[in-house]
This record gives sequence, C-alpha cells and structure tokens, in this order.
Amino acid sequence: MNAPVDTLRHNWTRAEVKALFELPFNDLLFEAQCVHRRHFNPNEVQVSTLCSIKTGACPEDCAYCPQSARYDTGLEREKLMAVEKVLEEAKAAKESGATRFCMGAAWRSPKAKDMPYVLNMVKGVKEMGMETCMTLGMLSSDQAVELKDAGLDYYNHNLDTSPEYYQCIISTRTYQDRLDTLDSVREAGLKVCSGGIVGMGEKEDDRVGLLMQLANLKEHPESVPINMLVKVEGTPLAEEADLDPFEFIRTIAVARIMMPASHVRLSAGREEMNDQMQALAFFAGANSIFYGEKLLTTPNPESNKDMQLFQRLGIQPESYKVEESASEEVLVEQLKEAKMDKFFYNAAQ
Ligand code: SAM
Ligand code: DTB
Ligand code: SF4
Repeated sequence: MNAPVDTLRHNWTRAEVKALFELPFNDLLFEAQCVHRRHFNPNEVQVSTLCSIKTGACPEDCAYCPQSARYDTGLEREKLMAVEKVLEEAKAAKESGATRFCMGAAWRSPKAKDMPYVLNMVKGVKEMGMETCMTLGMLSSDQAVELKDAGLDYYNHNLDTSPEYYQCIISTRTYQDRLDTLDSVREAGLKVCSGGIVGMGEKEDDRVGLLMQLANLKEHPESVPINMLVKVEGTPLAEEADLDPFEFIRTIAVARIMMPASHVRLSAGREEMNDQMQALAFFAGANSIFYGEKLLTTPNPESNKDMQLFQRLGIQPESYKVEESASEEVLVEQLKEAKMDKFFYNAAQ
C-alpha cells in the first residue's frame, strides 16, 4: 500500500515525481493545497528580508549570477558591510514587518578574517528578536559550529538544479561540495534552507532531479526557496527563454507535496510575476517570500505592493515565535509588534 501522501518521505523515485509533474494542473494544485492545509495555516506566509553584506567580485562562475567577477554586469563591487550598517538594515526590515533577516555574501566560502564580523552580525540581529539566516558559500564543519554558537538559525545553500544539469551552470565547485556543506550545516544543528533556480534552460527532468535531491536528504530542508531565474545582462543566461509560468507553479506544488512540513519560498523572480501568478503560487503551497525592495542586487516588489497583495488575498504574515531562551525584553517587543497587525487585513474577522 502507498504511504499517505503527507508523511515525511525520503525515498521518492523518479517515476513518482515525474507522475506528479504530469498530473492535470487542477489535480496537482488540489493535491498540493490539501497537503498544505494538513501542515500549515493556508492564509499565513513567512516574511524574510535579504541584505547583501558583501556584493560582487565573486570568484565563482555560476552562470546565472550577476555577482560573478567573470561577467560584466555593471555591478559595483563592495567590501564587507560594517556590522552597525547591517544592524541598521535589520532594524528597518523588522520595522517594516519582516521576521527573518537573511544576510548574503558573494563568496566562494568565508575567510577566517571575515568570521568575527559575520558572527557579530548574527549576534546583533538575533538580539533584536529576529530570526537569522546567512548564505556565505561553502562552509567547513567548524565554521558551521561557530555560526550556530553565535545564534544563527538558518543557513541557505542552494543545490540550484539537478546533478546532471549542474555541470552546464557551474564549473568552479561540484554538486558534492554543496551536499557536503549541507551536511556540515545539519551536523552543527542549524536549520537548512536549500532550494534551486528554475528557468535556466533545464528540462523538466532536471526540476524532478532537483526536488528528488532535496526531498531525499536525511532531513528535509526546513526552508525550500524556489527561485525563478532573474535574467541579468552580461551573465551567460541573460537571453534564456522564459519558462512556462504553469511549469513554475507545478514545481512549487510538487515541492509542497514532497516536503509537506517545509516552508516553500516563492523567491527570486516575483518582480516579473503579476498578482494572479503569485496568488497561484500561494495556492500551490508557497508560504514564504523575500520582502523588501531589493533581493541581493536585483529589484523585488515594493513592500507596500506586497502588503496590498496580502490584504487582497486575506494573507497574514507568519509571526516568529521566540524560543524559550529569549529574553523578556525581546518577548515584550514581540507583543508590541503583534499590535502592528493593524496593517494587515484579517480575513477571519
Ligand atoms: N555566494 C553564496 C552562494 O552562492 O552560496 C551565497 C549568495 S548566492 C547569490 C545565493 C543564491 O542566490 C544562489 O545559490 C542562487 O540560487 C541564487 N541566485 C543568484 N543569482 C540568481 C538569479 N539571477 N536568479 C535567481 N536566483 C539567483
Ligand atoms: C535564494 O534562494 N534566493 C536569494 C537568497 N537565497 C540568497 C537570492 C536571490 C538572488 C537574486 C539575484 C540578485 O538579486 O542578485
Ligand atoms: Fe558567487 Fe554565490 Fe554568485 Fe555563485 S551564486 S557567483 S558563489 S555569489
């Protein structure tokens, strides 16, 4: 007998995943929405804000990325941002309603000299009562432990695509390198944020392969960002053909069914999506977004536009439950913040 569809499985076969992708669209979305409702409040979406703490001049050759030093994308390189500046940005993100602050660096991996600054960023953001996430490239086990000890909640490291298509996209590190970093992150007790990019010219089989890799990890990533390629002039993928929008929605729905208890993030690419497309993505089981006018280096919808969309759809931002160890001060802050709910339409009232 088949296992119920929403028990956590780690043994998905290619045939099963392909069959999900090939379902009639309405059947797939209905199934995804049913699974979603068994695990989450369907009218809540987690809200994260990104901050590029170190921009450009990256030695890697990821074909999609405006920050690689190998492509002329007109991006100005910047040094590691000062800790105080990062904390100012985090404060602003919190005030505009984000509960998680994700700090990204255009590095192959963090250098020893950078670690003290990065650790202070984590400590400072955590003290504000926000969840913390970092994406700094490959990590050693020791670096993962240092980040965990500083209070980091999540580490983002994407598998990006299938193992087969990966070679067409990046040559400067291997798929196994990525899996090794995910292992170090997990072993350090950090929560894993890992997903990929679609619309890079990959085949459906590659989207199947990516989701199989993610769902067949020993533990599902707690957070699964699905990025639609942002085509940036100067990168090798700048002229890539558009992916059928329904195929993007299918990818979200299949991710939701395969990793029922994970947050699936409707990540990069929202600037090119209309409200209807985003609503469909939420219906397919996406329950997290990047919020704020910039991703790392490219534009994202304006915050008030997102809040209007949430209002029109009766969606509430998911609140962040502070862990027991949080100070009383942080809890008081959070209670005050709950009153910010006046910004949001409550569909239940
Ligand atoms: N340098 C680190 C690394 O690659 O792990 C961290 C930052 S990197 C910019 C984080 C992720 O952003 C990449 O893994 C990729 O999935 C995503 N990304 C980068 N450029 C993108 C683009 N043009 N469109 C969509 N996603 C993109
Ligand atoms: C993720 O999966 N997407 C984010 C975050 N993790 C770090 C990054 C998207 C970057 C889009 C291109 C840019 O703005 O540079
Ligand atoms: Fe560098 Fe990360 Fe961009 Fe790759 S995705 S070029 S590693 S910043």
